[in-house]
Amino acid sequence: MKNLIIILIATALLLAPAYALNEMTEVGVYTGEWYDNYFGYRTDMGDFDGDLMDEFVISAYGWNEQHGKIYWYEYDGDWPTDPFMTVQGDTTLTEYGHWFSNLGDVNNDGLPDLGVSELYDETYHNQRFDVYFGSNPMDTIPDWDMYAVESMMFYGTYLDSCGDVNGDGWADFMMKNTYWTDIDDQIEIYYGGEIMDTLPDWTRGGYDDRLYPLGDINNDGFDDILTIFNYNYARFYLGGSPMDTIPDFEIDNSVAFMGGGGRRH
Ligand SMILES: [Ca+2]
Ligand SMILES: [Ca+2]
Ligand SMILES: [Ca+2]
Ligand SMILES: [Ca+2]
Repeated sequence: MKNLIIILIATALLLAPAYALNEMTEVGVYTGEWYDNYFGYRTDMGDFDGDLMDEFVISAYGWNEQHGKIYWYEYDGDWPTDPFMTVQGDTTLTEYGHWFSNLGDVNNDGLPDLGVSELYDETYHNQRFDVYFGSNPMDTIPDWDMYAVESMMFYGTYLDSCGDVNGDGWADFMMKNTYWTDIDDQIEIYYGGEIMDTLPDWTRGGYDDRLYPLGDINNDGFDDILTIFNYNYARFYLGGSPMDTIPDFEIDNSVAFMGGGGRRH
């Protein structure tokens, strides 16, 4: 059974000798409901209710024959032992919450929003992607959703905020999808906005494994992203309006890129 250990990093500045010591303290242990739930496969956090303390979210995509389930925990000064709310997939094998992410504030109301995808559907076109807008209190009803198109094999195998890549003041998000009919996987960016639509605003084919927000690395007012192929080939895309699909620079055969840039929430 996979345990998820939440750790708190406390930094103590030592005056003599003149170096800093990072002390890591275990503050809680969180355990899935059953051994094959894959509890903790994905985690994320954010202050979704605006009380200045982050909630943290843990998914278990294997829960109940791959229905999938996500658990929301509210930190209120103490580390909680039980979730304050859970959301689960509708049917078997959908793997709801296989990947989810704090998308940043896609509806520009001051609170971050959480996106959750159903990875798989036996009909290959009916997977749903939900967005829960931050609110106080939070509730379990998705506020915006879209559905996969025909021939979708895996919906949202990777998903993250990408900051504001088109510089319009609304946070945008990116996801990776796998289609039966395409040679390449697709990386798609959806622009946030007052009225969000379900058509991708930026698409690029490729088998890049990981997508990372970088913030605005060239300080031009548009946030930028990094994609990584096979853990050792990095492509950097600078944001813009419009944002083109040609990498602005690439690093090949480098040391393994397992990290990424800072989160843009
Ligand atoms: Ca909060
Ligand atoms: Ca929001
Ligand atoms: Ca934007
Ligand atoms: Ca930029």
